[in-house]
Amino acid sequence: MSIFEKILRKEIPANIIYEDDYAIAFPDIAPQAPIHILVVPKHPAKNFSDTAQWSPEARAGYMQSINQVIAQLNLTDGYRLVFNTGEDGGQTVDYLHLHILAGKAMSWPPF
Ligand code: DGP
Repeated sequence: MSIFEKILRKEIPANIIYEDDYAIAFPDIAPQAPIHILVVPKHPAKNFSDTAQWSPEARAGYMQSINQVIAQLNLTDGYRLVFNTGEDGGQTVDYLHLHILAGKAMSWPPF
């Protein structure tokens, strides 16, 4: 089982800043920006591609959770959303998670 499933089950601790029926959100343990939050869905998926199999309700619910976390963070100067997916995408934890990065001006491209 992945570390994020263990956090979802409250088997290992995280500073959960948001939770609803569809997702939890907590700070990344290795922040890459002043604000770096992960949004982890309760509906299981290994990565973003798996969400193609989700019901419309599961998808809408996760999207709404993301919107709520962003609203709670009050990111008036903008932010970046990242789904690292698979090996080339740099995914290291094998359970779907969205990175919300904010608090500084970011560069592009990201490599
Ligand atoms: P990714 O490379 O997209 O799979 O990002 C995984 C992120 O998860 C990485 O930025 C570090 C973070 N992370 C790994 N283990 C833990 C943990 O136990 N707690 C928290 N809060 N974050 C973790």
